[in-house]
Amino acid sequence: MVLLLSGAMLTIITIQGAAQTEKDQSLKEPLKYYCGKGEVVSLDEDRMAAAIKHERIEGFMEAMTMRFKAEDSHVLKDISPGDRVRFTLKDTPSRTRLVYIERIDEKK
Ligand SMILES: [Cu+2]
Repeated sequence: MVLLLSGAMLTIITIQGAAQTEKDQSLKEPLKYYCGKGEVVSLDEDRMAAAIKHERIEGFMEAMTMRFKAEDSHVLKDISPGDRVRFTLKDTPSRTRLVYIERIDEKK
């Protein structure tokens, strides 16, 4: 009887787990990636964000200087203020994150 009950509990937990996954997937936000170019103005001390003077980003925003948060601590590790860069943004309705950035040598 104890074993039977345990089995029933396990089944319930498993079903709830599946329902939770489906719910999470239905909450997934639309995702877009944008590429831009610009110059790094400054970096946060923890390298989790950078202010970038960026050119117009087609379909996303006009030229401006703004701060972008990094997706994780690796993204900005090889970048310095003053670097001319090319970067990729991951954008959802709730957040925009730098997912890739590299230094480029071309002149403006
Ligand atoms: Cu901007």
